[in-house]
Amino acid sequence: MILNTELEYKGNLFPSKIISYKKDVDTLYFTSDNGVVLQVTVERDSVLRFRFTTTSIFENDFSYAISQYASKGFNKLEVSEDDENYILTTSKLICHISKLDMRTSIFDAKDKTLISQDELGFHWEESHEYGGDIVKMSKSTFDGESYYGLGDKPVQNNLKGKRFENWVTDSYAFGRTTDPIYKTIPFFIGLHHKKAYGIFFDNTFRSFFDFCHERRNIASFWAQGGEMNYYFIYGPNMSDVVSNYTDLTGKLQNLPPLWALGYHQCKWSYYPESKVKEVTKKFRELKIPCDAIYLDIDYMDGFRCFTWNKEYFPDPKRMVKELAEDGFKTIVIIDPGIKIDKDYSVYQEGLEKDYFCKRADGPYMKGKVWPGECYFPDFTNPEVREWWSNLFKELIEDIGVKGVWNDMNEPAVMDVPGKTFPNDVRHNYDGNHSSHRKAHNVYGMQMARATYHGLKKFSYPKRPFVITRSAYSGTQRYTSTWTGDNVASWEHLSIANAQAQRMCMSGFSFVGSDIGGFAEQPNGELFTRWIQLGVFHPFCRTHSSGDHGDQEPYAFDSNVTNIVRKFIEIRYQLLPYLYTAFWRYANEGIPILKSLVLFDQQDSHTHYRNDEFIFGEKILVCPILEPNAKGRRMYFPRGNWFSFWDDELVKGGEEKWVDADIDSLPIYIKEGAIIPKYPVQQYVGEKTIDELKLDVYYKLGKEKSQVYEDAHDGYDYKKGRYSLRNFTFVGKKDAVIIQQYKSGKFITEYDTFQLNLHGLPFKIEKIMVDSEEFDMKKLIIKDNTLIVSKEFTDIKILGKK
Ligand code: MIG
Repeated sequence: MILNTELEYKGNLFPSKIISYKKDVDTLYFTSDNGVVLQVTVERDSVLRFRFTTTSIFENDFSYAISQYASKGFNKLEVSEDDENYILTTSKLICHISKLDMRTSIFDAKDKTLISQDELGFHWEESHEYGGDIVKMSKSTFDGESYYGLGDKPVQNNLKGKRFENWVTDSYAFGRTTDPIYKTIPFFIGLHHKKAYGIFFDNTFRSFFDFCHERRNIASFWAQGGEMNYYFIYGPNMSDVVSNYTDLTGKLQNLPPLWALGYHQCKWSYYPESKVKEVTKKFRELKIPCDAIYLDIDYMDGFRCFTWNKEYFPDPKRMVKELAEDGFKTIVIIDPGIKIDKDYSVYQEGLEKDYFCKRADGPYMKGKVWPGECYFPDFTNPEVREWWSNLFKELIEDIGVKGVWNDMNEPAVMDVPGKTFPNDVRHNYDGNHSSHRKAHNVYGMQMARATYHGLKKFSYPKRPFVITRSAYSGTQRYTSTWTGDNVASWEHLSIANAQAQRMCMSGFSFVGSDIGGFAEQPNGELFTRWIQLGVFHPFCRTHSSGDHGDQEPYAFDSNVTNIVRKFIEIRYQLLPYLYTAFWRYANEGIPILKSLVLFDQQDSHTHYRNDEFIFGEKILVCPILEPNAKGRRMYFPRGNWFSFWDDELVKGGEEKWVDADIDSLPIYIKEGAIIPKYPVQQYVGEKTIDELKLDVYYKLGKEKSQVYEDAHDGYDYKKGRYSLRNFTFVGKKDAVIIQQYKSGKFITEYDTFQLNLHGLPFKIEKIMVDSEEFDMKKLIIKDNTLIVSKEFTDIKILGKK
């Protein structure tokens, strides 16, 4: 490993004094006496991009991470200078660039607080082995600064005091301290003086981040090649940092079909067909909602991608159709390794068209994976991606498979040191030819991207669904993801919680863990606690290696089955709420799970919290992470919270004991919230939704809620056929006013809302719906329930004075 401070050959080199400066529209160029050029681009008022070259020439500006739809534009850009600095000012930031040595300092434009400051700043070592530079950046830290982000790192929320590496790696049964694992998301958030900023180091080489580990007051990052190329994203709200990062690296290109937010059942492996049917039948018999069933590698013929084992699955098309009639969507795994077999058409075609990766001196990159010796498509070649996407025609269009699961795409190779390709493998890198050193971290992303395009094409007019294991920043545009091969242990339950929160904070919200654990076997209690957490993850799938017995919700005892059913039912009831959170994520880049620090950074108690999180905008969840628990202590963020179970009101801003026996979980609703619910269905679309339930929680004051709906699949929503309900709740001592403002052209099937008023501090005397008096005989007094037209704009609920 190359340490930031390790001096190699010539040692660290630094820019010297700035001798020239040039401005070109939104970009400034500073050249130093020793030939370093710093390019600063104003992407937005709060987003600056810094790029350095030591050769006075920049490489072709190409990135897999940055979205073509990223917003650009700013209100203000002024450049001035004093004796020491060039000074760049936008409406949000002031950036000083030192004339002496190119070091930068960034201030909040409003109150002039110093937000970020270079320590050594940009420095580099020439790479004797590979050419080019090892590029480095170090920044000073501030009192009480905390660090967050970096994708799937399995550690606690706050990264301070730790060092990390980014090199996507197949990490079976990884642990708390395993690093790196499956994903590379070189984006972190810094928080000090209650102000947050982010840094996205868009460099795909093996990279490192050090947060006050090597030196107490220094945060640094460096990469083994490529450019020092990073984006500075200012908040000061952490949620704005995350949405701006997500905007930069891309939002979901389409909403997932609603069924993809249902419960998924997986195992390595369900086969033959009779076994698959046995599982799906059991779900329906026991009335455990489920939308998707997975086929792992054994469905294939000798692990050849795009083939079927005809002995296990004699007629896949019929099977997939029968499963579909029962509400199950079939999802199949596809790995990158293509079996070397001269009679196998995918292999033949790949060879003929020269689509497989090659070693530096010309031979094919040969590696062993499940099918035996394989060649690997170069997914960084656009022509290969196009070819790959077309290979899905039969699976999707003819057979009717609804989703594809991309595994082993780090790429994982068996029985070799490093568990992946050697460094010398060549890649097209979209015309910017490179070695594997540069392409490794994006290989899996490009495979998932090609898969996504195939599914999108052949699922049309329905929406595609893809899940990937490996990812680089930006992968969230195309697919969902899971956290890889975890273990059935209590510690891993807590890791799953940390990883899901961290991924959401890193722009990748469509995430979940293998519920119950992949390796080894959970007992009923652990499985129950895991489901209780898993139903609050954006992606919700049970998966296991199958080596250690069964892991379906009914594989334990009937008590487990009943509790698991109850929690999966809660997820299905909350589907319109979750879907709204997905819509906000897709539209504005707002993470679906919010760690408490992201929810309320002004409250310093949240800076080191790990377990509690906000699901969507209004629901506070705290998983139980220990055996034999009857409850736990948890921190309630500021504000008032209602218990989901019994409406008990809890005042926030403190830590408290909460009861949560095995059939329960601490779930709290933010006061003033309006939570939409569908009836329990065994699968999405089983029932026509003939009424939308709205759970309304009292607050003394004002609160806004939204409910987003559309056809739950297809693309009409992009043409305005959606229904967005904006609700405003205003609570007074003796009255409540609820207003609705609706937009969008979609007409929901239901005509009425069932309004349930929780926690009213007064007895209802009179109700006015759009200035007409509501017939009080129709009010169900016991739980303050009333049915109103979905078209209402204004409801006044008046109490006794
Ligand atoms: O070498 O396809 O993470 O979910 O079940 C193991 C078999 C390959 C690893 C994945 C796991 C999957 C398994 N795969």
